[in-house]
Amino acid sequence: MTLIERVRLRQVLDSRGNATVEADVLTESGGFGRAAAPSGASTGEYEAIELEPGEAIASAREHAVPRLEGTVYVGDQRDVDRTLRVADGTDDFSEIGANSAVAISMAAAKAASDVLGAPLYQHLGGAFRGENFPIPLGNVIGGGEHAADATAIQEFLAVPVGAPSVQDAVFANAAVHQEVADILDDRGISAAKGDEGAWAPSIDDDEAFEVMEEAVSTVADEFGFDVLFGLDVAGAELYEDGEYHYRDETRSTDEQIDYVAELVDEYDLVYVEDPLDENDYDGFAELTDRVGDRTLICGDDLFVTNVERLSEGIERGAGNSILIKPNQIGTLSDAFDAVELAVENGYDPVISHRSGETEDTTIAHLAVATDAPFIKTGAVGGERTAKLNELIRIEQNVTRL
Ligand code: 2PG
Ligand code: MG
Repeated sequence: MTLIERVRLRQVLDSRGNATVEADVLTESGGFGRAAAPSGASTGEYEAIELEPGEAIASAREHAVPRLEGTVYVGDQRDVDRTLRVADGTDDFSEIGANSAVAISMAAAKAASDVLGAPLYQHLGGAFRGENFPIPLGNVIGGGEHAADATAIQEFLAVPVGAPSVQDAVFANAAVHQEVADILDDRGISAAKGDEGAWAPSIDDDEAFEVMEEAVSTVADEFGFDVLFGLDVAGAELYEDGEYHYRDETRSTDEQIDYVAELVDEYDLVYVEDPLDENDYDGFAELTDRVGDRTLICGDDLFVTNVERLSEGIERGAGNSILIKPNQIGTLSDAFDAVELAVENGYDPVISHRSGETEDTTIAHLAVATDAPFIKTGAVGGERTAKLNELIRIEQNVTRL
């Protein structure tokens, strides 16, 4: 393998129009990789620290870049990521910023795949990776922190469980997105789009459930395979002073658990992310006990892609699925470790985008490399379709159709 020769960092725009960190990694043999950090709006309390991009870049240039250039072999991803951790010197990347760290980590992986002449999913997954493809969870109605004056629940996600291919699944989700627009139009409801391209109408959650139920069943009939749906409740954003605050009502923790359990059965939900607050392992455990045999209870803000928090969840029976966001923890190696621990313990990993994104496609490769059963990366919009279209290309590459 070849040494990292140069690391360049710059500020570029993300999909919200904010600045984010982009990294280029160049190798001695002429290899090249480029990646950009995404950014959350409903960020978890326990995530690695995202610094203001200018500050993150200055600090990474001072502490991390000199340790990488001319010293670290680009294909040795563990060494790249260990070097980033040592250079940072904290456990939450608060010195160089998780945004600088993740951009460099992903850019190095891409530079290695360039040197190897192998696609990124193959470099990351190795010769014996599985050959399954993730089912995309497509955000089609949303509110919460992603849009003002819309649903309280952050995301209503189409899940094309019966799709025979990634390509069919991606098109089905886009069709659900369109169908939702048609149903809203029929009801005389106007809607703009939220941060992830989902419709953000000014309706309450009950009405969103009705619209979703109709939209997925219409698209299922049209496409000839099952399309169900799920949620990201983003419970931590609703939780304040011991209660969950919806538009016109509040729920205690027990009521919240009953409410979500009833929704799972009423709407045949296949996926529920963050149904409860990010500190409520017990609540997660109780809900998992009640409905975990028929749906995924996924921890995003609860686990923050962190193996210590996931270990605690495993011990306590909290959830049966984990959201994997590389920027929540700062490096690809850490994200891989979280996937591995999850799978060993029967938790389904769901590889995920952030609400603030770029054209970067690393998560599409990460999902295929880790054989993850699901990927959450929106339904429409350039920074979302960048990942979805990359998945379609990877599928064609692997299946040789
Ligand atoms: C989430 C994400 C992505 P954000 O809560 O799962 O959908 O949102 O990036 O704002 O944390
Ligand atoms: Mg979430």
